[in-house]
Amino acid sequence: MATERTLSIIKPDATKRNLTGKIVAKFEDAGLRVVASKRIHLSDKQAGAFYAEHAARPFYGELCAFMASEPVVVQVLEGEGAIAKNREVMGATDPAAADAGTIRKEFALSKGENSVHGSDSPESAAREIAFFFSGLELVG
Ligand code: RTP
Ligand code: MG
Repeated sequence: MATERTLSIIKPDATKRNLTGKIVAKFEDAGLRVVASKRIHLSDKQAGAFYAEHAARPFYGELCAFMASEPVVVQVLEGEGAIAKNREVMGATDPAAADAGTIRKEFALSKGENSVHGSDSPESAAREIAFFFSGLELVG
């Protein structure tokens, strides 16, 4: 399997509860490497642009307000099959449906406040990495 990069976000419910280190440890334990990282506070408009694909969904307004409510930690994770591996470590969107040992099972509060985001395809990963990081910030 090829080495890939994916975009991860540690969401406001998790940064607020000081869970950043515990979440990063889960990724590292799974063989993913943090190759770029920053803590930022998104505006409602920036959150809306990031999640533009969900603009027509009923939860869009709530999602954007949540993502702009507190700082987030955005990271690029690298590794073998990183896109799928990251989503495996995250677990299902709804923590009630997530497998034991996953980040969302252990830490998520609800389907909306679910602690982490991960790119869902190579196309999304490329778009999402470019949304947050310039080439200069990506240290391999
Ligand atoms: P993400 O994009 O954040 O990695 O999560 P995902 O692929 O597992 O889920 P997706 O369907 O892309 O939804 C994006 C985020 O919107 C919130 N959501 N709320 N209240 C609801 O029914 C609902 N459904 C989705 C979650 O924060 C979800 O991660
Ligand atoms: Mg998604």
